[in-house]
Amino acid sequence: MSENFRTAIDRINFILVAAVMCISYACANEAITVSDAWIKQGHANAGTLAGYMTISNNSGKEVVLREISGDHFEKIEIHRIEMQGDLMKMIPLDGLMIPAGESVHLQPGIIHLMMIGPVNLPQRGGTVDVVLHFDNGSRVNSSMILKNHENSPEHHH
Ligand SMILES: [Cu+2]
Repeated sequence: MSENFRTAIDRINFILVAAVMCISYACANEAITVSDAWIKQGHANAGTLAGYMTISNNSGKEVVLREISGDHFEKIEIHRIEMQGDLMKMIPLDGLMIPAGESVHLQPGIIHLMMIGPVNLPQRGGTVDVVLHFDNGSRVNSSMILKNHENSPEHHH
């Protein structure tokens, strides 16, 4: 067996091992991703703040967001805004379904995170960590940035 041929086989083995690792670990971990996570800053004594994010389900199965937790809030709920006549009501949801291969955008308007009882929040531009818990057992960490508007200068991607 020539030396070159042996090197080529080593390389193929390496690629195969990398591919298997990707299937069992790295790729599976990125089945659900969170982007554009931010909290709309309220006045200093605001008892609740609204949070927004995009949740992408890159897997082939639907997932349901069941719970969000974070050290900086007493409680985080998922709310949907519904008009009842002229009244705007906020309906707490038990879960938020993310269809297979799709993204759900939580943005000012319909669905938002109601972040209740803020504790020791950082200044504008700072971030707070939250954990999203899904019905399939996966947990996804997200860093949410505090800012005034979706398009303010400190908007990060
Ligand atoms: Cu709300």
